[in-house]
Amino acid sequence: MQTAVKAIIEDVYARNPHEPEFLQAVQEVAEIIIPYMNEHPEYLKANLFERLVEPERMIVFRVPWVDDAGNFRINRGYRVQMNSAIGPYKGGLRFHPSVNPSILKFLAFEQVLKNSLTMLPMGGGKGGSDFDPKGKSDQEVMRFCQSFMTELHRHIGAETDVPAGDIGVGSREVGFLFGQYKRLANEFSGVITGKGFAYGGSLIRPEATGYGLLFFVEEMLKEKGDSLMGKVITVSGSGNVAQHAIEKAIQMGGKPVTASDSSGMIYDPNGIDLEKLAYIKELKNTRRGRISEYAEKYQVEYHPGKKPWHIPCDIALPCATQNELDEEDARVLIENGCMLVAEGANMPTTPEAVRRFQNLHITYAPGKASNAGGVATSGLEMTQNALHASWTAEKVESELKQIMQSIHSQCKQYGQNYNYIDYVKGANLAGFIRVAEAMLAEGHV
Ligand code: NDP
Ligand code: 2IT
Repeated sequence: MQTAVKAIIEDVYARNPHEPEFLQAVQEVAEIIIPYMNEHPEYLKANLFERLVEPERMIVFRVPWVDDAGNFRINRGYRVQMNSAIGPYKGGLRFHPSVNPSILKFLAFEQVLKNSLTMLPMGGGKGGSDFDPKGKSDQEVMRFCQSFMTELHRHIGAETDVPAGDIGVGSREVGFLFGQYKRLANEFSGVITGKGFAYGGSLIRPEATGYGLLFFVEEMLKEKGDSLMGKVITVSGSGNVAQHAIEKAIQMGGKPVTASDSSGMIYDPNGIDLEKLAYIKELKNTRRGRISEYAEKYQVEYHPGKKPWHIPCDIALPCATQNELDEEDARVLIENGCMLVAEGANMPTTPEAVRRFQNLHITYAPGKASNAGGVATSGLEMTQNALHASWTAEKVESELKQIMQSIHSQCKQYGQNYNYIDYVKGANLAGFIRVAEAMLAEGHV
């Protein structure tokens, strides 16, 4: 069995050199899926794994734009259309200087299995650019988004490929991207999700990833006969996912004590309450400032260059970026009594850290399960757009909660071990099987 995993993985390594994030994501999935495939010869015969790791299509393009000083600028744009077996490609766009094919392929690959777990008809994709929105004026961001969409528009569509936000792409960017698509295609459609409510967006989509994460954590705790009440929670990041994870954690009786950005972290031992969260939202979404300002305003500790994992907590929620929680962080978290880790970000925990959590049976959920609420609600936005309807916040939130509960049940069904749930195994197997069945049925495409 191990030989088969090794051979297939070696081939993926050989075909994708210099793509460490993509190989990291594939390795984790391969260790679960290939032994399962060995018991299902029809999957092996169809070379399903080899097909799963090969994007159906990758688009790379030049994005020319002009900055406020009149300089000609060039960035690189991408869309990875990974797998359309169960629906149109679906996944976010990331604008960050680190964006490259490895990062987008890892994200697109994770997206395929995540979208499958939602049980909604969405394939997997991801895109973005090495453009850095930080420090750019609104006009510069608009010109960039218009240029980016001028090329991307010919590759996407409400029934073809439906982008959304991710790091560096929030409501401002989605608005500009949608506006340009509409103009080029002469069509008002659900081509992108995360839209403003005024022009076809779904209520609760902005909140959905963070809220969904907490609904998932609630299920994980229920499984242990426990609840969020009184739990001390460390959160990394201070963007879309972190803000709404903090919000729902407070609503459920938890006590979030940290937030961070790429410059450092704040520690508020009294807990971030709704009023302080409103300050973070204004700071990050409107003024686009640094989290250090929170420490000045509320007279709490600021640790430049640090992540929150040295702060004692019951629950850790990494909500910033990939590989932000390493083995040493895991060791310190465990030493300080952390009992549960759930990923709001995509692949924030390094494989060594995951192993450490799993060896000690620290309850750990991978992002493809615990952060699927965002894309699930994007799916609900697509449904509302197709119906030309707009659902209430209560309806969307209740659907989101049910989807997170269903994802938890699937993890349990496929990951239940003697006395604990292996969420990595459960999420990967459940996500894979649906895609695999569709790929088999659709033939060798
Ligand atoms: P935002 O851009 O809104 O926020 C990102 C946050 O993470 C910021 O606080 C940012 O700090 C920090 N961050 C980004 N890159 C780094 C880095 N290299 N090192 C340290 N901190 C960093 O993005 P989101 O909140 O939307 O996304 C956060 C994570 O959640 C990502 O992994 C994304 O893929 C994942 N995700 C997002 C979903 C969504 O619906 N938005 C859905 C599912 C997963 P700074 O401002 O200093 O850069
Ligand atoms: O990683 C993710 O799931 C997202 N960034 C959300 C994708 C989406 O299409 O809503």
